[in-house]
Amino acid sequence: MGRFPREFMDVVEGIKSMRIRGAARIARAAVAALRDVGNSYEGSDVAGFINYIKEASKLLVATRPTAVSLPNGLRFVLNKLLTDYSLGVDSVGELRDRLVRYCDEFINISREAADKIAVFGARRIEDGDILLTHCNSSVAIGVIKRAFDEGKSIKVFVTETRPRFQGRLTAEALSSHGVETILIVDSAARYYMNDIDKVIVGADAIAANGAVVNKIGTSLIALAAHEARTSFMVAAETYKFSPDTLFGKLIKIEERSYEEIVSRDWLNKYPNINVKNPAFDVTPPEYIDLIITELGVVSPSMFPILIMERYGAIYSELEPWE
Ligand code: RUB
Repeated sequence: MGRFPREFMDVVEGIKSMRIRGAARIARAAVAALRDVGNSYEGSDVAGFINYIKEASKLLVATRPTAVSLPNGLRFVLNKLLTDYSLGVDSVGELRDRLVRYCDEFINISREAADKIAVFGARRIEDGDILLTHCNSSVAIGVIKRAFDEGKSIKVFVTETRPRFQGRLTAEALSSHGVETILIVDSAARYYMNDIDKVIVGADAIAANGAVVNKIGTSLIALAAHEARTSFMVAAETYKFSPDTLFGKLIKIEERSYEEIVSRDWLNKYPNINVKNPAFDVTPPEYIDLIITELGVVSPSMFPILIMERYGAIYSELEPWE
């Protein structure tokens, strides 16, 4: 048996293999796993407990590199826990209780943020609108469902989102909610763009210049929307902000296995073919009309200002799990 319980390693594997996916779900699952692993810690050595939590956090952070919600969720919890520790909270029992409290706090903040975004975002959708969404963003879906629940008659084009077909999940979610849903291949987005009133997508990360990192293909759709003068909206919680980008660091784009695109047997027949599979891309702020957050709706250039006003100087060179 390894250092961490099987249930914890299941979550680590689940995020890596994308059984648990989507930035908001990844963050909540990681924070819940940290809470549960801390809760099951049996020793009485405080330094040992802190070290255990840091090690568990490192494993979680290493699962997927792009969704910044994951490290941000863990930072939220660990910064509070380590402050308590440095201020003299020195029993494992007390630190464990606080860990549980901070983790639950983050999970609640995350859920409430999505609910507020649904309310703010639905106000931007008008009766009769034809929308387009890409991939499977729980937050963007929340906005669409809310607009529908408010009685607006809407229709949604959903791209299938190759190579993992997350768009099918979106089509299932929207159609079973009663929303008129049209599933299209990703490359049909420009073909239909003149019929679309608004594009709405989620985000895995937002940079200091207001650029949005989301599922591969998002930036191509944004380009087509820009050309057709179709409004392009992003629905994202403020914890999708990447603090590293304030200091010029780039958001890492995850490169996944070629086997998500072609089989090993097929590729073996053509040794000169190289397959690339980036999972995300960057949409520049010029192609984004607005970002819907739980604190309100802002232009991409206002997004970092909103973050600084609300959270202050949030950057630290040293990660709490280091
Ligand atoms: C999912 C994806 C989603 C964002 C936002 O990618 O790109 O649009 O994560 O989702 P993957 P949410 O399937 O590779 O995880 O709004 O649920 O946070």
